[in-house]
Order: sequence, then structure tokens, then C-alpha cells
Amino acid sequence: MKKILVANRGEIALRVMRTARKMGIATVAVYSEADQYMPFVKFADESECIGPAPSSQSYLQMDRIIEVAKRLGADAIHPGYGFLSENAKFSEACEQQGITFIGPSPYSIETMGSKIGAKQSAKKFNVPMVPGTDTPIEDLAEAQRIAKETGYPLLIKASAGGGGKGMRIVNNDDELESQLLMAKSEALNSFNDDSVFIEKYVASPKHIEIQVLGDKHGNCVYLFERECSIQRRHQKLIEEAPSSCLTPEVRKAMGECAVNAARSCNYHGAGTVEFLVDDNLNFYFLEMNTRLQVEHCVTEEITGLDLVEQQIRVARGETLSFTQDDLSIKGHAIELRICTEDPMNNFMPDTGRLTVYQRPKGEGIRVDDGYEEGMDIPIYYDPMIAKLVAHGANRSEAIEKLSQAIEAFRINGLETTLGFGAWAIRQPAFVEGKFDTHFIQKYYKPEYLQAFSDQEKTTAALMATLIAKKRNNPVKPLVQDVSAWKLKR
Ligand code: MV4
Repeated sequence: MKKILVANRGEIALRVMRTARKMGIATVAVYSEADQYMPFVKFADESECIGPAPSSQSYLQMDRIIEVAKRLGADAIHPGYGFLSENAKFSEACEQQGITFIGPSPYSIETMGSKIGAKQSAKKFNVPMVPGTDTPIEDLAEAQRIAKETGYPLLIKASAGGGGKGMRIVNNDDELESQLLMAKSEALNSFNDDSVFIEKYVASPKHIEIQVLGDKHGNCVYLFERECSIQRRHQKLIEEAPSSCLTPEVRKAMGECAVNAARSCNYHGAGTVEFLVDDNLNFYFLEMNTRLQVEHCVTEEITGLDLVEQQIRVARGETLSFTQDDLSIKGHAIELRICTEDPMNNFMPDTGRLTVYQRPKGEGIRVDDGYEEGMDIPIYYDPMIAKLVAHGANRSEAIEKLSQAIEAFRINGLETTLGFGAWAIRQPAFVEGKFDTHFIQKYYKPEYLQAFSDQEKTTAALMATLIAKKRNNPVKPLVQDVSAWKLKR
């Protein structure tokens, strides 16, 4: 494998290219007209514009991407996450053109791409499921029979749904018929597939996912878990590894179930098996993501593995160089997704120019990002501009490091979720690990962020005064000492 075309943009494109370069593999960037000055384009050994800004005319243009790969002699394509990363047709097209797709087989992508198919596959290997069905609900009578078994509340879920789309909660028999009809019509409109299934509603679950890695020779390991419960409208904001609630026994059981789910679809490459976990640490299979995830960094920090390197090694046919027994958790890592959204305004997307963009540095601090100071943030793509990861010997050290890194991160010119991160990791529920997927609804209000940043400003002012007194210096203007995200409040 001499040259990899990265069919993605921003931070993940740059991250993949850094690993490729570390491995002595040349890189090709494909970019839209809006991205021509982006760091990932400059970093690549070769680059080519594949179309106008909208993803549908650029990063989703399968044929154009494959044409560039063939013309420039790329023998592999890394899809990153999002875009074409879970498109079985793209994976198939690459293989047909003799280009190695750095990811799982079309069969694995296809099988896990439908929630019903994923459940049927995982069930063959006795992976625990939420009580409900793994076949499409054909009519009301069947739904009523299932509802008698599961009880209420229950969820009607679209098989082709994802990210929380295509889910309806039903609280009693009276609501069942109308909700079933609406769920089916929504599924047809949104996903062109009206198959829906029923699951017992698991109240206040944690979202815990297991990273798996398989090679093409039947070896498959789990790389422990990630806790991803702090989400807003199914968009993850803070992820950590390991979870603060799992016991070693449950961790092992979940890991082995995740490996079984992977084996059920002959998985190779890096993948993630998602579970719901209830208060009694019962875990239930949700779905499997057949791609590298945004939050893979926290797993890298606690295992010491470079997951993109592992993906490349697996793609070129290598056998995993370690067994499950070789793997252990080292410390604790927490990631904050830095998005150009305004937490004071219902996380509305913001745009503008990074007039100031200065990364924090320090032992155990990692910033995966895709922009430089002075750049305009294009409106066409995902609002996440950076991932700030802190690794410590234990969870409280990781929290402290992340908190300090957030304070040191200088971003001006647009609103970001930095302040939300500072607030969230200081909440008692977070510090004590007593939170679930309802954390934001339960604990967050913009005025709390306001109060928190005011309090932080006051503390900073007091500290500056005390330090100045101690030095017998006149108090310098405080503006220099207060971090950027607080200044805006
Ligand atoms: C559930 C659930 C409770 N019970 N299924 C949300 C998106 C998709 N991954 C599945 N999701 C859920 N499925 C049952 N049977 C609660 C959720 C859910 C959720 C799951 C994980 C992370 C965040 C969530 C936010 C809302 C609902």
C-alpha cells in the first residue's frame, strides 16, 4: 500500500494523513471548492478538487473520488467517518476497481446498516437485546401482541433510522395505532423503507459503546468501552474511556458480546458496538457502527494504539499483532467536541472567522483539529472544528487536565461549545459519574452557564488581585488573565 486517498475533510482527514505519513505511505486529498485552503489539503502529498462546496456535489461523489484515486495511482481509500464511510456501494465500487477500501466488507456494512438486520445478526451469537422484536411489524394486531409482552412505555423504531431519527415512544394501548402509522410513514419518507420494530423503552439509559478491531484472519478483540451519554439531540458532546460505572466483570461481558456481534457479520477493521446500560448494569445491544468514530481518540489514549494505523494494517492483510490478553486500560481519557454552536442560544450553529485560535499544550493534552487561526469556517459541513482530549492517570486527573486545557484554549470570532464543556465537567453529577443520556435535559440551562462563567470571572479577578497584592504590583487589567470563552459572557 503506497498511496492512500482520504475521502474526507477537516480534522479526520488530517488525522488519517498524519498516520499514513508516519507509516511512510503517500497521501491524496480530495477537496471541495470551499476547502481549497484547508490544512488537510496543504498537508497531503497530492490534492485534487472534486467539486463545489455542497457535500452532495463533492465528498459524496463516489465515481469522481474513485476516478481521482485511479488516475493518481492511489491503491487504497480511507473514508474517515460520515460521508461514504458506511456506504456499502462505495466499498463495493472500490473493491471492483482494485482499490483497497480501508474499512469493513460490503457484507458487514450491509448487515449492520439496517437495525433489524443488525439485531438478527447479533442475536445469532446470543448478544443481549432489549425485549421486543427483530422482525418488521406487519400490522396493528402484531404490534398489540408485542406490546402485551413488552409492556409500556415502548419505542417504535425505524429499521433504516439512525442517530435518534425514526423513533417514537408509545405510553399506552390508545396511542399504539396512531404512533405505528406515523412511524411507518415517517420511515418511508425519511429512509425510503417503512420497516419498523418495537422495543421496550429502557428508562434513563447510559450510552456505552465498545470499540472492536478485527483482522482478515478471524482474530477480533475489544478495546474496552467509551461512555457517550452526554449528548444533545443525539449529537455526542463529551465522551470518555473507560466508563466510570462499569465493573471489570461487566466490561469483560460487554466486550465479549461486542466481539460476538462483530463475528456475526465477519467483521474486519475498526468498528463500534453500541449498548444501552441501565441502572443495574444490564446491557442491551443497540446497533453496530461499521466505521471509525469521531470519539476513537479516547480509546487510543487508554490503549496506546493508533487505530488508523491498525485499520491500515488490517486493510493490507496483516494479522493483529496482539491478543486480548495483551490489552489493558491505562489511565482515563475525556474528549470534548468543540463545535461552532452557541450554548447560550440553544446550540444554534454559528459561523465566522477564527480571529484567534490558539491551542492548549501540555502533557496528556491532545487536540485533533482541522483549521488554523484566521480561517473562515464554511457553512456547508458539520459544526465540529476540533476535539480536545485530556488523558490522566485517573478520572479526576483527566477532568482537571481537561478543565485547564479548556481555560487555555483561545478561540475568538465565533461561539463554541468550549464554555459548555467547562461547565459540564464541573457538575457534581458528572464528577460523581452519576449521569445518563438525559444529563443535558436534566442539568443544563443557559443561565447556569452564564452564572458559571460570571463566577469563574470573579474567581479569576480575585486570584489576580491576591497575586498582585502579594507581588506589591498594581493590579494589571484583568482582561489578559481571563480565558477567551469567559470574556464573551
Ligand atoms: C433506546 C432508548 C431507550 N430504550 N432504545 C437513541 C438513538 C439510537 N442510538 C437509539 N437511541 C435510544 N434507544 C430503547 N429500547 C434510548 C435511546 C436514546 C439514546 C440512546 C443513546 C444515547 C442517547 C440517547 C438519547 C435519547 C434516546
